[in-house]
Amino acid sequence: MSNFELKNTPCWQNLEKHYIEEIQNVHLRDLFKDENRFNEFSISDNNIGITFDYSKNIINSKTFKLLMDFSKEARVNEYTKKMFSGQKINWTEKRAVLHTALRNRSNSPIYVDGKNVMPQINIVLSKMKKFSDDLREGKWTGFTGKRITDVVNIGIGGSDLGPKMVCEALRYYADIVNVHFVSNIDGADIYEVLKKLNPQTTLFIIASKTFTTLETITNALTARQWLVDQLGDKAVVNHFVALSTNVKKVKEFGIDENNMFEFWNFVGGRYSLWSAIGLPICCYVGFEKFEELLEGAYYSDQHFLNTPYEKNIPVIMAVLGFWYNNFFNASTHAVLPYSQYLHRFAAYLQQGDMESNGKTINFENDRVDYQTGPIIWGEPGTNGQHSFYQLIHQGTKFIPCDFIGYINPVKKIGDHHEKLMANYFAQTEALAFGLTKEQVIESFNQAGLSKEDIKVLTNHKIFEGNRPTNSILINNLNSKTLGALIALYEHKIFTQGIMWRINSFDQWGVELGKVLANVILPELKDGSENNHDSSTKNLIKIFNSNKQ
Ligand code: G6Q
Repeated sequence: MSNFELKNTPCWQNLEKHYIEEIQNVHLRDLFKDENRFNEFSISDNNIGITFDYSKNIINSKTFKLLMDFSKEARVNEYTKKMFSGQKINWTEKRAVLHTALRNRSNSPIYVDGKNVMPQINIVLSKMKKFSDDLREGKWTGFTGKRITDVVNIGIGGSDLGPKMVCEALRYYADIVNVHFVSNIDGADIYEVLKKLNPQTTLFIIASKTFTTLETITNALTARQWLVDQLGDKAVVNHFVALSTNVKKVKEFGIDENNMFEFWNFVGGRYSLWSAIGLPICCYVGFEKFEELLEGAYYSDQHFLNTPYEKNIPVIMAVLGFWYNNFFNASTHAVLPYSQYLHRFAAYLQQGDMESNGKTINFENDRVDYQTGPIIWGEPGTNGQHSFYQLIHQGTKFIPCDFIGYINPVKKIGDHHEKLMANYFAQTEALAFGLTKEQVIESFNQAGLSKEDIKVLTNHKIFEGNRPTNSILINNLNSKTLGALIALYEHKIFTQGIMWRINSFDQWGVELGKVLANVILPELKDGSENNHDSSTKNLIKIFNSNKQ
């Protein structure tokens, strides 16, 4: 199938026709005249305690059916089975995609190149348990025999965003060990972390799949120097561990192989928090909580694998995103968690989604002629309400949003939670239904405004509404529901990738950046000149002649 044909398939054509003839002028106010709408377009899973309400989307029963038809025609199911069974669906890197094996709690065998990967996964999990238990119990000590109080994870991208987001989300459960994350090659990042720490009680986790990433290796060398300056060379073995696929490079760096936690090429960086990359999570909240995280993700994996599409949460999230992206021309999607603990969730998903589906080349290795992955962004509510929500409510852009909220706070403090959630419910209601001209004038009249003021203000106060939202309402924020939530999004991303016929699992755009900076670095160090355009050349000149 070529690009041309995808847009010309009956399924795509049916959706396009349906959009133009039956949907583009429909308002959610009309759709909600159907009393049964919530029942038809919501799913409650009481086992894990998640309700997914997608009734505030601009769809009707026919839209839903046509979207389901599209996903079936795209053979999402077939590709899902390929992914879970270890087939090399990442064809540009010739790799299997098996983050699901990392949380395969059934332990049923999964084969890559004829070898069951489960035994090695279980060995590393046991090693992570032993290490994090020892560290937290004070059995693993620093070089001078002192207990480790602070863990510094040095990594970037997939080796940073996932564990950092999870540690923030589970912060309430943290007890004896602090974690810090250093990612940026800007020396300010490591400087600000190290200045507060005591080398005798600090452990560094160097997290890098390749162990060649410039940012991570530079920060790791700085950390090592800092430690050696104060405690000497011999202390390195007590204070450095590595998470990587590259034994050779880890050894070259000077980290003992015994202190290395392995993962494998079938784990993509942005899908790696379930692997050894999760070690800082184990240190921070304990291995049991990490296991619960895996269990939650496994629960969503089973849901994704075994639930008919019509009740399949990630598939529905995916088709709705596709609907807006490809028929309403929505170019962004906002993720708005009503939980301060999830304040890094949108940042994490930015990588998860945009690095996966920010692609233009399709299954046939041709350029697509339709839109693929959206721009993902967001901040926790209610902070966002006091900044960018204005644009979502009344701007000219069309922005579908996910609202994520919790029924119970992890810590009840006065009436904070009811106030937070009142905002959560109010926002999706306002976005869907808005305020009509009649409602605005009525409220002005009640407030006794003059005719002149009413004339000036009316249009400004109208909210058109018809802004679509998903509401994800979860009973409690804990490791299990967090794991489930993350995996739902992972599978949404996967489903969309299949529907757009792109490879969600490579990242050539990131690889290019890794190469380019290395070309310019010598020019900044010794003034040597490479060939550049006049802009880059002159900027480098100004930098070199002004640096002190
Ligand atoms: C993720 C990407 C990328 C990667 C970082 C760090 O899917 O591949 O974000 O995680 O570039 O790479 P290393 O872990 O190899 O240092």
